[in-house]
Amino acid sequence: MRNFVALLACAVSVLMTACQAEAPEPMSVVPAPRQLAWHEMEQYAFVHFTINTFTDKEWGYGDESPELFNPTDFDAEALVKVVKDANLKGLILTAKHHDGFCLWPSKYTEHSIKNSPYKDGKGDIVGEVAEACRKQGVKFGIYLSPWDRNHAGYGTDEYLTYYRNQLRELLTAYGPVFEMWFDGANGGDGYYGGAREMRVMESGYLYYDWPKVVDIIRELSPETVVWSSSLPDARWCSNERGVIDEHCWAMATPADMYPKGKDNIPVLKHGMEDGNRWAPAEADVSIRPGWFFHEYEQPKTPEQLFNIYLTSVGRGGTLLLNLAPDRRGRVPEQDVESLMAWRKMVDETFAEDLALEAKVVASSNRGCGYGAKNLIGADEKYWATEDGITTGDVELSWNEPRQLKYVVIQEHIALGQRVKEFVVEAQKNGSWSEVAKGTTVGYKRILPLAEAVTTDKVRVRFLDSRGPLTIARVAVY
Ligand code: FUL
Repeated sequence: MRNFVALLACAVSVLMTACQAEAPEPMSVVPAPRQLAWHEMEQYAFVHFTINTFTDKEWGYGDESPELFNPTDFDAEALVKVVKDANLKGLILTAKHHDGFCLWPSKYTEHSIKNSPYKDGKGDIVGEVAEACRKQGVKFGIYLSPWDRNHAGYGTDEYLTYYRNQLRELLTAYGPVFEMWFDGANGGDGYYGGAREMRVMESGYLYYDWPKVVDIIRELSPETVVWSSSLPDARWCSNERGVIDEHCWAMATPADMYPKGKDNIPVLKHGMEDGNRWAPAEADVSIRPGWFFHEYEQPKTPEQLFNIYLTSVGRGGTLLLNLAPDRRGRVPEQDVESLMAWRKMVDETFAEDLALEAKVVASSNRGCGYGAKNLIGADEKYWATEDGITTGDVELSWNEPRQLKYVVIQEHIALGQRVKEFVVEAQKNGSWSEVAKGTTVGYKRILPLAEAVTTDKVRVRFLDSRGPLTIARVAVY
């Protein structure tokens, strides 16, 4: 008898292993592991803090004395705690903004914190923040402005050597760095070591020779996502309002993203269905009107921040939400209040996934291991259709009607972004009516319904896709 049971168990396990349909082929463009990890972060903080905080400007000219930088109550641990409490998964700090002042004691310039009264010239804001991030489990990122209005050699090879040295210095001393952020503002008038003149680059892309900059990053820190409006790993979403377009592919072709005035805006905005690399959209937006602290400005309300969350994280990209410490070096109390109320709003809205208690069926699947139940809950599994099947319906039903306000769809993007068109329908009195629709989905699509719907049946109909469907999750709230 015991032998028989063992034999049976063995047969069942053989059958179960055998019953695993073949996975769909990946699309030709898929995210690198560093990009997948970046998508999963969903939201992280920007921190704009430098000389400008003390001069009340957004862009310093480059002739500001380092002595102006003197926060009276800076505490890196407290700053990172705000970020962590808001569930922002990382923090990107302005190590150097356009005025060229360095928040770390760079050995390549005197225009830095080592000549500031802060900690009698022994301070290192970059180091202190990096360390606090490490301690509190928040990822650390760096903004290093390519444009430098202080440096005498700006516009020549001398500056490029300086810039690359600084990049090496930062990546070596303060890693790991999850993202390097290179803003697009490029050239104009400035101090430039006393020249006080106009220096305009014909093409920022050609001057900085970005492929070389990326090589340095790949060499020293292969896990770092490189952000730029002209370069993938990740791209600008085309505005600073926190709004990713509803129609948005994570793919794009770099040649079409080089700065060309307004020409590249459609590519930044929509990506490209046939783009040749993974370059997803990031939405950078400030909690205040400006990027730096100004006494006279007010933070956005929790409701405004919530809408930004829907149009950024909810549209397949990431949210880079800027905080602006004041002259104490503290995030203003009212900003913290707004931020925490926003956090609570997001947590409460998406606390209870009603799909977890639904019965789920799909029109078809590609076989064992790819069934509809993979759509429910957050895990690695996904629902997939057979090769050649680029449409499909997923239906959720409950014994008792539920009130729905949001439908969330996620693609299994490790195999590429595919969905081209979908519609969400709810059943009322036996007939289906449309409650939301869209084109692209990507990593995560949050669909706020125009008004709350009470129903016992909802379905997502995928009407078109670039390949067999690979859907990681459908959730409803
Ligand atoms: C822009 C800069 O010019 C702004 O000052 C700010 O840093 C923003 C995030 O990027 O390119």
